[in-house]
Amino acid sequence: MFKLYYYPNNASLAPHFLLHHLKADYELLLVDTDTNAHKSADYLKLNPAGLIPTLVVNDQPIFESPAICIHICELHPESELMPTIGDFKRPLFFQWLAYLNNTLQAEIMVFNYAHRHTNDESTIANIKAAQEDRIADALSIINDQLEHNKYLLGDTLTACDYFLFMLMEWCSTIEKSPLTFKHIAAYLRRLCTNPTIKAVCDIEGLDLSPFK
Ligand SMILES: N[C@@H](CCC(=O)N[C@@H](CS)C(=O)NCC(=O)O)C(=O)O
Repeated sequence: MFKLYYYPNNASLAPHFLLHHLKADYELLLVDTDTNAHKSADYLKLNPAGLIPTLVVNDQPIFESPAICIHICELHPESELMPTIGDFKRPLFFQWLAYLNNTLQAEIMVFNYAHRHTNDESTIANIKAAQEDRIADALSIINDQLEHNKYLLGDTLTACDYFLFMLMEWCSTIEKSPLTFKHIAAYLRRLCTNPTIKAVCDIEGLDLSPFK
């Protein structure tokens, strides 16, 4: 039994996709950020960073969304969500997951929480403008990768695609949005027909219509 501490459209979305895809036995526990539940003493015992998500498996809490995704995949080696040891695509899986998390997600976070990256309110607009360009640089690399690939790693859908879909949701309203990149836009249209993406977005109340 997995317990996923989540909030709609937070970094819990990618693990949620995986648990649903795998038809895993899981429970969703809403962390109410409106009441600062992610900073409560009980939650900090599970996740000292006070961030969402946290996954609890067999009483062991784990935080950091990509680590959670890898762990879920490793507990389901029969699934094709992560290439197995020895598969030449396995290092590419780690490469893309790290790129998504360390580069694209990090840039989006600075855009979304720009006020945390300055002590001068008048510079927030500049930070956001600079971040738009940095996000667009990363999207351009992903767009090139998707030109000849149905999914990030080729013909097979992996956890990297669920992670990428989550990030595309997060930056869907910026000026140089993912939809302004031809191959990403086509990829997102395809993923909108994925039954797990449809079901989980429905559960989390996320509107897929902009991607269709
Ligand atoms: N690196 C972490 C980032 C987690 C994160 O920043 N989560 C956000 C929601 S997407 C959060 O909890 N924000 C609340 C806050 O910063 O107070 C991960 O990938 O799990």
